[in-house]
Amino acid sequence: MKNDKMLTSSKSNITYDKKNLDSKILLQLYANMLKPRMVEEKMLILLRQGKISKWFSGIGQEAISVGVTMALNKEEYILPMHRNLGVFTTRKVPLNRLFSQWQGKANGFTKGRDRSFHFGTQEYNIVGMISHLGPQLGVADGIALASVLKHKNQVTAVFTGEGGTSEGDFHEALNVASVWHLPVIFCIENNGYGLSTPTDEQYNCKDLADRGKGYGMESFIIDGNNVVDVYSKISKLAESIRKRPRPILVEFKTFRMRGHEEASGTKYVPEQLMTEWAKKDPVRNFEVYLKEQKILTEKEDTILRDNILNEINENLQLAYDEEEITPNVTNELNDLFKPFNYQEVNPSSKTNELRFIDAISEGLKQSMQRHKDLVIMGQDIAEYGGVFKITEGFVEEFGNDRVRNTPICESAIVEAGMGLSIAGMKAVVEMQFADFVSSGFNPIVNYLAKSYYRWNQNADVVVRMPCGAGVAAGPFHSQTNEAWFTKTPGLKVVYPAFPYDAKGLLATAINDPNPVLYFEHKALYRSIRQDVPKDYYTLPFGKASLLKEGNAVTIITYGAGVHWALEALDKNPDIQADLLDLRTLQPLDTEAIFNSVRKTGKAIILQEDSLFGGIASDISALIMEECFEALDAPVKRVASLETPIPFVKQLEDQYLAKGRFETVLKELLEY
Ligand SMILES: Cc1ncc(C[n+]2csc(CCOP(=O)(O)OP(=O)(O)O)c2C)c(N)n1
Ligand SMILES: [Mg+2]
Repeated sequence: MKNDKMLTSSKSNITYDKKNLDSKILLQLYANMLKPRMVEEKMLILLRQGKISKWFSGIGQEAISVGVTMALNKEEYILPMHRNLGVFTTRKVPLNRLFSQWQGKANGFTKGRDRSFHFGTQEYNIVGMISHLGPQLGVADGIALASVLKHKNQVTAVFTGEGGTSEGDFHEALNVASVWHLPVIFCIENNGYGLSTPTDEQYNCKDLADRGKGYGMESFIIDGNNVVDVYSKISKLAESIRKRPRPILVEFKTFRMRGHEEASGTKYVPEQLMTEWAKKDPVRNFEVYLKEQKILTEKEDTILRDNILNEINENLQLAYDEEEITPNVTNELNDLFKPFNYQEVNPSSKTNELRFIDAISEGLKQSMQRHKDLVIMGQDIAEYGGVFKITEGFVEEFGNDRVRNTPICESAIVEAGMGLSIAGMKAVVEMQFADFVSSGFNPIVNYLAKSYYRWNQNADVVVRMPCGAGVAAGPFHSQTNEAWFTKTPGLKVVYPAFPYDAKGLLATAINDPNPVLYFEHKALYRSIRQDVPKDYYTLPFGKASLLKEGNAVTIITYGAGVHWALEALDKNPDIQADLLDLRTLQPLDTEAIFNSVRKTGKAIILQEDSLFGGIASDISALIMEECFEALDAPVKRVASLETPIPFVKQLEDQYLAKGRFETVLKELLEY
């Protein structure tokens, strides 16, 4: 390599202070840096031959991956980025599996479903990045939280580039870690560029380590090219954090010696910078130092290199010999969700009349009693009991460890939920209002939804969504945004309309190891009452309930729509309708829909959200495709206006589908 050759003198350009580190450790540090360097050199050749798709080089940054990984115990989680091959090789992930991963083969970690370093492995306690960079910082918080709650005295290390520190996730994750005293080492690899953007266009403080102060966090600057410094300083910090949990911010100064990825080149990087940093090559300098100190002989070095080269070639051959993946639709669909063996727990005969809100609260409380590893997180949910008082009294029963007030940072909290799940716990995240989920949207649709499909890691997270209009609360406290999620494969969406369903479906949502969006309509909270079994019980997903039976028309709806439809039918007792309450939208009970429509020949779908792109459209399409011959009229959709939800009552009434439903229903009956 050009940069490898730059250091020709027999004197190291980096000053190492090995203190009391013995030769064995020093040699291990060296061998562990040499391996990713040599793997990369091979990858660059393969890239040129078109044998791998993309390569993000960590050449010149190996000391950071290796030093940090060696400083941690192997049970401690590391969350690396795209330039941290050294984390994987130091944890001894078999090279053939890495090669298979990069070639998109089945023996990789994602069965050809994601590329490069976008994977994790529980076997090696590594949690890889998603492309969006920042989200894993909050995931590290969740893993660290689990280690605190389980008294494990473990550290979690998470990486970001300096570019990634500009993302909101970075700020949210550091803040949460600091407020919650989580044992996370936040490692910034400041390599001078984020793609083509130099640091002075990325941030406007002297050192990124300075940011630590603002979060009330100790921070350090470490020479990222000096492996002895990285290893000994991180070892010391990790030891201290294990004893006294707290986050630490470390800025590693280093340099990206190659392009952002190989295809993008380095034309925008001044040549002089390249030359200067080449002199500080972490591998070559350490080699020279070890030889200078007589810790490593030329012969030993040659043997080491030969061994690594053989290992690379043998493992590469294994990966080449592996067959290409044969696409199979069933395999793909089967890997969307972690298998969930639904356990029916029957309701007891003793009941209480409960409001919708009380049923949710009781269901949540009983799940907290059953699942000792369940943690609830949300704004103002602890002593204050949440803005709707659903968690009132929970702190007294379950304590602040499990009922956690959060700062206002939806992304980091969803990410922390993911982290808890990675560490084997369960999480319920309360959105204060469903509208605010947009601030936590990215981790839900990109992390939680895709994780099991990508690398078999489920997201055992329920997001509670107090939603809906009819309470004159305006555009940002009234939305019912289920359509954002029903269209994202990998998420389950639950939307009860009655206290009985709300309680039983929440229990199932929490039992299910997959991510569930649980919508609870605010207008129903205090207006709908029902006899609800006192004890814990579950209800299955994917089963609509047939609330009324009739031969003239099928009404399909959910949430507040169910009550609007009931009202219309009460007013018009002569209308003979099947009324289907969907209860869950993902999975969707298509059987119940088709059976009813085949009987009645007419279908009307009522949806509170505005029309375009909502689930009513998909249900309509499904009916057309599956029941066309049974239809006596076009399928009708009734939804709210194609505008945001207005505040003032008369405007809100005009906006809502409720006011139009009865008319359209009658028109359909007369068709
Ligand atoms: C949310 C998001 N925006 C943009 C990108 C495109 N992108 C990928 S890596 C990268 C640069 C990252 O820079 P830095 O964090 O400094 O890491 P480095 O590549 O230097 O290691 C960019 C812009 C992305 N992956 N995700
Ligand atoms: Mg960078």
